[in-house]
Amino acid sequence: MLKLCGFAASNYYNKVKLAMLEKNQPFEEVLAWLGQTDLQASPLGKVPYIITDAGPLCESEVIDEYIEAAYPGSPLLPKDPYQAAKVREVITFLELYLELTARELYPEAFFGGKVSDSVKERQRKLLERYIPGFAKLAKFSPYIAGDTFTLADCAAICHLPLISSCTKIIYGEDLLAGLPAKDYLKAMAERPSVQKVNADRKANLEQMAARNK
Ligand SMILES: N[C@@H](CCC(=O)N[C@@H](CS)C(=O)NCC(=O)O)C(=O)O
Repeated sequence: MLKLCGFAASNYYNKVKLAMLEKNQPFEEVLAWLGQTDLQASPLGKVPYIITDAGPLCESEVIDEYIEAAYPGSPLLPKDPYQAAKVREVITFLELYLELTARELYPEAFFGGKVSDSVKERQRKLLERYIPGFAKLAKFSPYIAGDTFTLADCAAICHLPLISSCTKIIYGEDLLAGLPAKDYLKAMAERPSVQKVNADRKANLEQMAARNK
């Protein structure tokens, strides 16, 4: 059986978990905190990674694409190559421009650290450029890439709340407020898969807090 390794507070871990749940693909979760990961499977020590019968695999997007190709049931990418590329385009924008830019702020927003004013200013300028670009591609109609639930939703459901709350904490305003992200996330939260991911995330955050005491 596929093993999903990492911890359920991680947005990238949950993106893969959501794809597996949506595809009804059986998998086993293996708890690996940062610093306890298998460096053969994930050379940079990042989560998630998976263990398949063929071997290990890391990087959430690579993993999602593998699952999609290996288990074609309940597809999460359109058959049409152009439409599939449009879904991947949304994911790339969301991760490369929004999530990774906001991530520079996470140490202060979520982990009790400090981020310098110059970094805050630099990241804000980038986000103010990237978010309108993302808004042009994202559809929210009702799914992030159009009328079908896709891998882009697996990513958006896990990344958008973090970007919102991080910018709220650091800048005192939600830089995603101009997008219909709240309504979208509320609608997505009705899916049993999302409810499971959210419940497990909460429990894992508590476990993490207890470990850090
Ligand atoms: N590009 C990676 C990002 C994964 C990632 O950054 N995971 C975080 C947890 S949410 C992590 O492992 N951070 C530890 C580190 O970067 O050393 C992916 O898509 O899997």
